[in-house]
Amino acid sequence: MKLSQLLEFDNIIVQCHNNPDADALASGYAVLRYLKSFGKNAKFVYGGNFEVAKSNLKLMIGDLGIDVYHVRTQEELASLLGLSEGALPELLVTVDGQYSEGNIQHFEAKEVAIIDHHQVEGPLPVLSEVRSYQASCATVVWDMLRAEGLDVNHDIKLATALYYGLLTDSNNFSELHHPVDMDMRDELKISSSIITKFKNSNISQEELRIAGIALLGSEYYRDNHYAIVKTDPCDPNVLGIISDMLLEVEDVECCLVYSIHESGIKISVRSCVKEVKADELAQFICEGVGNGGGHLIKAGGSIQRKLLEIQELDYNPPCIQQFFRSRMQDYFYNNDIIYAGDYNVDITGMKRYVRKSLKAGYVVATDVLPVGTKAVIRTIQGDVKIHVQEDTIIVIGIRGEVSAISRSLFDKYFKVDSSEYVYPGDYIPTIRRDIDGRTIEILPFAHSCVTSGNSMMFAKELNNRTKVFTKHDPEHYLLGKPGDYIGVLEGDTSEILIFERELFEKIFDMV
Ligand SMILES: [Mn+2]
Repeated sequence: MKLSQLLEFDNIIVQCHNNPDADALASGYAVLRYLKSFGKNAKFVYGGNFEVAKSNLKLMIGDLGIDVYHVRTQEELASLLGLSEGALPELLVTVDGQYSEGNIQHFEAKEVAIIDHHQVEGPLPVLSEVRSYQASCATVVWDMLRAEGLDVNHDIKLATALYYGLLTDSNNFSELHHPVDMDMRDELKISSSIITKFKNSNISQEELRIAGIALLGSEYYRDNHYAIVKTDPCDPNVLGIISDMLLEVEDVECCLVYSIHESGIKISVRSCVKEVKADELAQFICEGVGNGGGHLIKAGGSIQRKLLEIQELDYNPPCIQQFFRSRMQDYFYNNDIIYAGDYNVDITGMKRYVRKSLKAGYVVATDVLPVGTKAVIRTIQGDVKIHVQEDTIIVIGIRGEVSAISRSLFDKYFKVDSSEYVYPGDYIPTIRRDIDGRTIEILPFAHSCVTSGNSMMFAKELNNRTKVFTKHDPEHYLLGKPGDYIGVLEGDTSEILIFERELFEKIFDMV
């Protein structure tokens, strides 16, 4: 959906979920401002029993001038728009939640539209934009505004609101993984003094008490040095604060903190050991029942009640506790860890494979940036740091992944191709200079190449989850799941590699 499709209507209600959080307020505010700038009769509302009470949110509403109304009845809604008795709004747009969901009070309207970043909860209307992969609804709205050619940076209050929405929905940005979320974080021009003020009224006295009680009930698992903590329902930020604190405790290497809500469970995950990446653990915990992600040390996720119930799990605290205990146990007990530095691979049982010749892309780094420049290439698979040298070549792989290698390695594994380069993915990589944050499109500089093939390897399918620390990167592991492949280069069996099954089948042929 495009935002401009909403302009067909007049008398519009923008509604966020009951008990709004900062992301809901920011998203609704941005949509409201958009509609008003086109002269629409629009109002921003939320329902439910409670008026916003948290101090950071009251500050946000006041300091950023967010005109949001707490509405309890259909009559109130109609009179807010100045409609005659019994008349319905032409359009109701829900933000940060979906119409007919439990936590959005039901109001009638002639048409409904949805802008959200949660999991899809049932049939969607024609007018809907739900991007479950985005960390905040603010990001979805920001990107939609951008698609209309609008720049929110003309309005520092709006930019600050969107930034704070993302900040609070991603635990201070620690759970970001999608490049568009990072783009918004980096591109918004905000008031940092206002953000500092909000951040320091983040926890209510009640939440402080919830955190204290939760910590008293901490379960510690000695064998694998992790802790599990359940908290009463609270703002997801409080989960992050508790898990940050737990990680500082001696002998706690990883932790999982969660709170159970009406429609799902929020989790926060931390790890301070290289054998566990927090984002990967969060993904593992949420697999099949929700979504998890983040960074090496900090990550988070959400689990949907519906998906748990499909797996015949009763939605009550003891069952949920058991669910988390067994997921954590599975994670820690069922995996192999290989440190390539001191490991001898047994190639019996492995088959011989040859690399296919495949299309890829490359950019001569000095075509884009001067020698000595440090920069980050933002890709769908994360940010890649580069330091431009005389001979740096940026290679764009078959799935849009990017790496920087030397000219001599490039010549060894690739052949220049004369056809025009076509990028294979949706999110186009950009280069961002460290020095001034300037962004440069990469594609205008890209040329075609093909992998030269004829490199041989021995490989076999994995039966167990396997983490490999390669000899080039002893700090970060590559993860292989059952069904993926582990292999070694013919001629140098200390080069251990892991390939996702799908990728492996694309790039190798059995000999
Ligand atoms: Mn949200």
